[in-house]
Amino acid sequence: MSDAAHDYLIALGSNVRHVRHGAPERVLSAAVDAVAELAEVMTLSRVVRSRPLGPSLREYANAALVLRTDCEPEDLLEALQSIERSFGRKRRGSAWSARTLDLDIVLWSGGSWCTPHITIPHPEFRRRTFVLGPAAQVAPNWRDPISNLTLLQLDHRLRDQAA
Ligand code: A4P
Ligand code: MG
Repeated sequence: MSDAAHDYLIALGSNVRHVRHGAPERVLSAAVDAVAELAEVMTLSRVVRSRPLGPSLREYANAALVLRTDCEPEDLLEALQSIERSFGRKRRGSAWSARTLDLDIVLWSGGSWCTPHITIPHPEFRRRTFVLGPAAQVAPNWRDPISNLTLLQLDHRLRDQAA
């Protein structure tokens, strides 16, 4: 591992079939293969099915992974967006619309990072069971730099609130 290596927690989501890969679960599995071509995938969660948050009616498949790379956040985001495009994702239409593949950067080992194009930690992740569940599987002890809670603690807290 080089001195400049960074770890990133990535959330994956899909709620549209892909013409070649098939159902959302298969889209996520193909997306992991694509990510593995640009970075070292350290850990990968199971896929969870979740009801859509927002206007889309289709159920989602969600997962999380930790990757290691020398890329800085902007470069990684560009690479992830290029993978999204290669899966047919178009950035037209409303926010939160149905999508073949969504790859969001949730956390990175560099702490907080905020530019016009990217905010890390992802602003919404603490409120989303479909992000925190898989995230707590792959990196239970990773601490959110804002709340100072681990992913496991955040996941438990959210589940307690929902109960
Ligand atoms: N951006 C800023 N910060 C980040 C970051 N940390 N990671 C910018 C990735 N991107 C980041 O994203 C819009 C812009 O956010 C990007 O151009 C980037 O510069 P987008 O993916 O093009 O658009 P979006 O879909 O409107 O936003 P986003 O944030 O991906 O949507 P959400 O909030 O993730 O919501 N329900 C279930 N059950 N499961 C889901 O996975 N996902 C969504 C999408 C809605 N409902 C869902 C799910
Ligand atoms: Mg996104």
